[in-house]
Amino acid sequence: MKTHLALAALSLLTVSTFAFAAPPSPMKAPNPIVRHRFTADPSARVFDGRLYVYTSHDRDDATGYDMIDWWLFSTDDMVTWKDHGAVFTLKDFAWAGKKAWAPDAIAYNGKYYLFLPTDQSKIGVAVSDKPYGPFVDAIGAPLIDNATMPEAGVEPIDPALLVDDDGTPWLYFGCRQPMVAKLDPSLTKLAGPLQQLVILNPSGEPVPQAMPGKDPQRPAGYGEGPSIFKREGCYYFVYSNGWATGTTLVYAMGKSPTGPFTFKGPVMFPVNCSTHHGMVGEFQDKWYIFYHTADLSGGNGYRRSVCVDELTFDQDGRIIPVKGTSGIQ
Ligand code: FUB
Repeated sequence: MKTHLALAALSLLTVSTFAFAAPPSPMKAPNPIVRHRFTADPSARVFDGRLYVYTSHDRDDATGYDMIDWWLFSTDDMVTWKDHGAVFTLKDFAWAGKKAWAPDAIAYNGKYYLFLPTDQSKIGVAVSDKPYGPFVDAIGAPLIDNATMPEAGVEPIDPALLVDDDGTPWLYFGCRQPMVAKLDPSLTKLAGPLQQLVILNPSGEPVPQAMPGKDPQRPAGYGEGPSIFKREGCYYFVYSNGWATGTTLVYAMGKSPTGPFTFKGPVMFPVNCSTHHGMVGEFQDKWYIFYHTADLSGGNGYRRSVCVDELTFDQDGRIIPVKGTSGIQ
């Protein structure tokens, strides 16, 4: 892959900045926003006015989701991005073995926390005084481990955080079963029971699980990759509805962080990738959808790249579905 190889030399630098000479829009870099390595599962957070995007990291020769570390990129103008390098690796958790999957980050009480899934069954917490690290294991053991906590559901992956307006921290996660729990202010233990999040169809029936390996015949079906944000008093719960070419990022809305949520429809239309993991965030008075595609690798779903596009809402607060853009010729 020419683009990738040509820029591979840049990856030797732990910290670098990169910008695109002629972006199609002066407002942001073309997609994907990182081209010198593969990145996936973006968590986009604004800390002290700067946008930080934490990602998982698909290896150049990946033939599966065998990732080993998490990376960080940041910007203050959506055009020039700084590569902060790998901010945490599986080895930094003494108890983790494999599968460094989708991260989320949060600032709380003056510290920065990463919530990191490993082993397709555990979630750990890392903490730092700065958004870019150094991060250390905050607990010394997983916060969530379905070997010892069967109530954590079938596959506790893909953590997502919300700090509500009253300061309460909430943790969401889960593949096929969306889960929620209140966190203790230390962010290193739970402050309430693990509950399955209720997402209802407009008819009032709970949405089903998504169907693995099939094009979504269940548009509202819960697959994985949850994220949550609050806008004008409403909670928006965003998730992926499956694992196939037609997989769509969808959302449900609710009036409380614990739901119930009601399915509304697509956030964005399918992309060139069987996993469709995204997160909505606001930066400098604009809303964006952060997601990944396999455009840079020519369609290899194990070698993904983080992208971002603007997102808007209608007058009723409904998301106007986004068609992703690609800067790859
Ligand atoms: O990146 C590994 C897994 O693929 C994530 O945990 C899922 O959300 C999907 O993007």
